[in-house]
Amino acid sequence: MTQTSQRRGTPAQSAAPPQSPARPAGSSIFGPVDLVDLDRLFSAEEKAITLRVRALVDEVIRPNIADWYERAVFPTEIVPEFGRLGLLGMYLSGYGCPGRSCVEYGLAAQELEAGDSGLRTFVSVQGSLAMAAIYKHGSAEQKQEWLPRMAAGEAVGCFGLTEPTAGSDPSSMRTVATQEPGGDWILNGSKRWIGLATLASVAIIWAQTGEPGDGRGVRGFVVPTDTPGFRAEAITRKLSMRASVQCEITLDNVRLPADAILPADSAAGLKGAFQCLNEARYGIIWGVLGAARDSFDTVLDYTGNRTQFGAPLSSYQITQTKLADMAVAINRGYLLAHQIGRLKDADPAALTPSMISAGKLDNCRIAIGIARDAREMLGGNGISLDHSPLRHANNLESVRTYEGTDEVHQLTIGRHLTGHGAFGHTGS
Ligand code: TGC
Repeated sequence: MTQTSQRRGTPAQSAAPPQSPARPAGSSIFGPVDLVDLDRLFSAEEKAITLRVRALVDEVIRPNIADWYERAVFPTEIVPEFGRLGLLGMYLSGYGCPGRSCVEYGLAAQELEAGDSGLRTFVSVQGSLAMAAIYKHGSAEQKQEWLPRMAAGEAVGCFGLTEPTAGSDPSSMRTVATQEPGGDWILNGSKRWIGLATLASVAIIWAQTGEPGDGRGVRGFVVPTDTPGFRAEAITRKLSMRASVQCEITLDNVRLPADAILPADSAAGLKGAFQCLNEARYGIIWGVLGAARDSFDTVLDYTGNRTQFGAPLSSYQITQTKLADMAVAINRGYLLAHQIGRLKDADPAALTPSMISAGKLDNCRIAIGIARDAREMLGGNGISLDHSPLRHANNLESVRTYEGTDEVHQLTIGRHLTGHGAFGHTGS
């Protein structure tokens, strides 16, 4: 995080207003944006983990991110570092996983995303999607084979659900798994927007095993990416998530042994995939607040230092009303994330999809709004990679879209409130 001191220059107005007592610098782990003593909500151990992740971000990500983003490079050398810090499968236990709490993971996610959404996305895809799928639905052998290496960052995983013609509606997927009389599975189809696929040693591929369209026959498969017929290709020309890897996957008669299927009953049907999406959506609820906070810190610092019309920009009412709205929104976002995180730690079964949707929907909206406003407040300088807000705003276009668009989450909440599913053309 960019630690900013509250700079107060000559007020633009004639008389200096009485000032509230300044918070001692560094008194909140969240810095100057903390209006309601959020800091108090977290234990010493939770704050220590936060600071360890922040140190990695400050030392490795911040000095390089503009360059990686400009050149569209994901720094693979950082993956073992993520493993050493215990960020991969962070709140899974056993099989070499770190066994931390969901709140600790959330705090780590927002620190990473203060660096860049693409780096947080790596941890999300690896831990919340690929590892979570094996952890929740895999056999003991599948867990033993993959989870220890994935937790250490020695093997990368990806999660293939979305297809070129099946985004918000994964039940319409066309990828098919057919079982031969001898037991082998043959996979055919394609996937799109799959994070990390070109880096991955293993892909969790979701495919129809029954009638297309109802989602009930969908199953997950553990696919080593060196299996003949599996091909991944990075998607280029992205205007978002440039320090990250999203791919097309083609499956051309990919032959797998009978035991490649995720065997647990919990994996039968699309709900097996949705349970993993819940985990990724949970991380996003926290992660995006890091991008929002970094945008806020950047613009607080900038407006304190930039003088126009004879006074620092931060002394003008128009700047202060914007800063105040940003700070209030970020505090609201942390309170929501904290409530959802504590619930998840206390009783994961009590955390419903509509709660997760509420957090993902609102915190993504907060974050992208703040990043855009911050870009505007930087004036012309805001369009350069020398400042983070436009990079964050561009990344957040993806974060707001993946793991369920705003509309998917609004309709999930709508169904919870009314009892009517309104996803399809006719409603259901
Ligand atoms: P429906 O067919 O009725 O539900 C199927 C079954 O799933 C259950 N279910 C859930 N279970 C757990 N958590 C959730 N959030 C769940 N949502 C639904 C449901 O109870 C049912 O169970 P059962 O036992 O009755 O069969 O589907 P629906 O009408 O409930 O859902 C519709 C909708 C729109 C909510 C759902 O299709 C949806 O969430 N769509 C958005 C999909 C999405 O987020 N896609 C983006 C994935 S990102 C990606 O693929 C790339 S990976 C990221 C990367 O690599 O970077």
